[in-house]
Amino acid sequence: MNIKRIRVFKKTLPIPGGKVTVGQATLSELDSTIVQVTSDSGVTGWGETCPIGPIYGPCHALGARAAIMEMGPGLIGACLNPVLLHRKMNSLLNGHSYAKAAFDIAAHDLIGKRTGMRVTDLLGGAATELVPFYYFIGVGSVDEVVRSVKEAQAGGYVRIQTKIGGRPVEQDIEVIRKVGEVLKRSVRWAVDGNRNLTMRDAILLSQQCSDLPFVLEQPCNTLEEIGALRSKVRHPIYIDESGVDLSTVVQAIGSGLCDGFGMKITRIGGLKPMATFRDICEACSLPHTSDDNWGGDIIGAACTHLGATVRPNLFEGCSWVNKISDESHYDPKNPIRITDGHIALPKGPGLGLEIDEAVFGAPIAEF
Ligand code: 0XW
Ligand code: MG
Repeated sequence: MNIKRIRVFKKTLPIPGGKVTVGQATLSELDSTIVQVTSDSGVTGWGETCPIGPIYGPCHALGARAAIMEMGPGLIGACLNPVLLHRKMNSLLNGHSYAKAAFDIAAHDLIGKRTGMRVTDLLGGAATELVPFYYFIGVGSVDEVVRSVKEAQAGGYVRIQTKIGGRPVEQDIEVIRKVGEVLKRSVRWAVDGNRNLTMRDAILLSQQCSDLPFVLEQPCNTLEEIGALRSKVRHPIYIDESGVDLSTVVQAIGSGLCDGFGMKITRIGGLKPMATFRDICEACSLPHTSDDNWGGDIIGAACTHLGATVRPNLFEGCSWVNKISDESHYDPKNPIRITDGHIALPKGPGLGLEIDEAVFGAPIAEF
């Protein structure tokens, strides 16, 4: 099965609640890029990539589209089998995994539709039909964050993530201590610095909250800082943004740099490398998420299908938005929805979505 046609679409996604602060970025809307890939046998698959603004990571929406345009013509005629597709993409463009991920997701969707298999089964098989979603809460005041934590607990979420950083550490400590007062024991908790703390502040925060049961996610910018922090903090450390590829993940695990990962499907290059990452983590008994930066139903379905395959006692849940907005639904009949903090794994073949392409408007490019 080879690629016959590629169409590229763009979709603006609003942020429920109007804005969210992650790291140094306060965002009010997101710019998502969608690819539709059609095979020579006439089957269609969909992929998506949606960076969370231009400074969260070394990726941005225009960069995704530039990389997709660069690879597009050379991918016509390419084999859709994921290993071969990745080799072909790597022969056309160095790096830019987050753009390659859109084609990788579309290939999995297409192969699933062609074979009648769900993506979760292509990836190894679902351990559950109800996939936990974790609730992330942007940087905010004590009142705002505590209100959101209560909302998450009332909504049945089994894990929350509170963002910190970009302000005096005393404010973050105050917020975290208040969250500790209202958090139920049954709810797991990550405190995510999104690369924004100095080592000094990460140490102070961990020491002053040593009685609180959270994992500290990507407190500082580099792996070197995180390695140096290890013996000075009181909390398990998860790597998120620094886990840029499989080689870095293997090195981080081998050097004992972390206790788990927040991992994003598009950052690591798509579902194929994400499944390899999952297997490496399982071999080393390391917990991890199945996340993405942001996105609509396509990214949501990809996170859910992969998330369902993770060994349940190592799974930290899925997250790709703070809340799912109506605008992020591309399948009007069976959109990705959160009920009681979980997502029902879609039933149909491929990603299980029947996408109404009218929601994207006219394609911005076609090869
Ligand atoms: C919670 N997330 C997975 C969604 C946002 O993109 C940020 C991210 C993270 O953990 O950094
Ligand atoms: Mg994170």
